[in-house]
Amino acid sequence: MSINAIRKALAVHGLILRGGFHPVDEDAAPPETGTILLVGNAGPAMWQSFKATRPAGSDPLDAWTRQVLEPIAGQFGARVLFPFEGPPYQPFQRWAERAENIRRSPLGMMIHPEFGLWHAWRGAFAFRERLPLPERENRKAPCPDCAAKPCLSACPVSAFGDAGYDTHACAAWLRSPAGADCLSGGCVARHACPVGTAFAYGPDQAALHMAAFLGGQADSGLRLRAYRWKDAEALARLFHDSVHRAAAADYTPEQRDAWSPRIPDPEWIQERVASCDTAVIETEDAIAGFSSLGKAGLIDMFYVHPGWQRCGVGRLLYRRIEGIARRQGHRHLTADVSITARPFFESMGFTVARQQAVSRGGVTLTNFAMIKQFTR
Ligand code: B12
Ligand SMILES: CC(C)(COP(=O)(O)OP(=O)(O)OC[C@H]1O[C@@H](n2cnc3c(N)ncnc32)[C@H](O)[C@@H]1OP(=O)(O)O)[C@@H](O)C(=O)NCCC(=O)NCCS
Ligand code: SF4
Ligand code: SF4
Repeated sequence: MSINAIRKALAVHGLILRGGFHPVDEDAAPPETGTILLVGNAGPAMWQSFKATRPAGSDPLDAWTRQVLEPIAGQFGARVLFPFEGPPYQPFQRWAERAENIRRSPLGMMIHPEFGLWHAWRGAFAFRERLPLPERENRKAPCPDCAAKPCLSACPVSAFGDAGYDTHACAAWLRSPAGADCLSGGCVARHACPVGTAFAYGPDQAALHMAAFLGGQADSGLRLRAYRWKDAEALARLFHDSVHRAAAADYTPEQRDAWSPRIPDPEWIQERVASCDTAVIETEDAIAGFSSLGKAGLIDMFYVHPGWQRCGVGRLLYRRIEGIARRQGHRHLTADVSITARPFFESMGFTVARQQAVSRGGVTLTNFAMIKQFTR
């Protein structure tokens, strides 16, 4: 078995050898594996080869990968493992760190010093024997020296948060009309990274991956879009209902009347939200929630319909706000938050700066000045 012979067999299909390692117990390799060699793609070669021999069916890239790698593995006496086979999945990202000088980016994807975020693994050859390993390149990881980290502020719904990758927010955005750029051109956060831009997937390759991702995600039915004047009447009703029904456990009827005495005029809503960045969440037949972000990173209005509480509407509105704030260069977000909304904002990473007593028409209501500092 020669490493060069394997490289040549892969190159016929536009694939490249992505290093190798001798597994230890923590690598969770199949029993009796002495050597793992990883196979992947970077640059246009694999895509061209795939297009020329594309199989029919629902997962054409996975089917093509099997079709190509199984005979090569057989030829060299290896067993082939695939990243898409599971669950449970083989820990390809861990194996990648063992095989090459490659590190996890703040997005969770592995970043390569030359290919940036534009590469992936197609398979792993598992050999019984302990074979000599391909030479390791020793190049510096790019992320520690990247002060601006544009990848973190580029996502329109700030899907790469402290708690990991919010696939629900990403999928809801991709299904919204405004998400067309990501859906057809590929993840804009990935595109924002300055490393390896020459290796970025073309639109047809990006679209295939995005469609495959979306196909695997449940549809919440929620769609995000910008506010328009004709929404004002529906928002006025939603605001009033939310105060009187969703906040009923935390405020007395008198306090709620002081907060919203009657359904406000649409003009009042328009005046309050028009100068802000205001988003609405639509369902098939109604508006489920809305939010408005003022100029200095202050969240002004944030209301979810009583019939849509705890369905992820607030989370999606908030992700959009954080995405905008990060792109505008804010280092924090603030909000004056009701007792009802406090646990929600806490779960989004806010902390209470102080408790406040607000007077409305002679009635006192408690709320909290809350803040979220961006630490990444
Ligand atoms: C399940 C899975 C997913 C799931 C779950 C992700 C999550 N929970 O956060 C979903 C379907 C959402 C997903 C999405 C994507 N994935 Co994915 N995914 C996998 C898969 C098959 C298994 C991961 C796993 O469970 N490993 C086993 C555990 C033990 O190892 P682990 O290191 O702890 O795994 C964690 C991470 O891998 C993480 N993860 C998986 N995918 C992604 C993607 C992103 C952006 C982030 C932040 C994290 C993440 O989730 C795992 C569980 O917590 C791996 C392949 C593999 N076998 O590893 C590909 C893999 C990690 N995915 C990959 C990619 C590229 C994506 C996409 C960017 C695809 C695309 N569209 O181009 C998308 C992201 C969508 C987008 N908006 O662009 C690549 C990453 C390449 C790289 N450079 O690092 C891999 C290695 C596949 C490959 N063939 O190379 N993925
Ligand atoms: C606050 C409000 C906007 C939250 O919206 P929502 O769509 O219900 O929130 P989400 O479903 O997105 O919740 C996201 C996470 O926040 C947390 N959360 C939300 N409401 C919570 C509650 N009442 N108690 C504890 N945690 C809560 C949870 O962690 C939740 O995730 P999970 O459901 O997976 O556990 C909504 O309750 C509301 O409209 N309240 C009345 C009006 C109001 O007070 N507006 C704010 C004015 S300042
Ligand atoms: S933008 Fe910077 S921090 Fe983000 S992945 Fe690229 S190099 Fe790393
Ligand atoms: S595809 Fe778009 S919405 Fe999804 S994570 Fe990437 S930038 Fe965010």
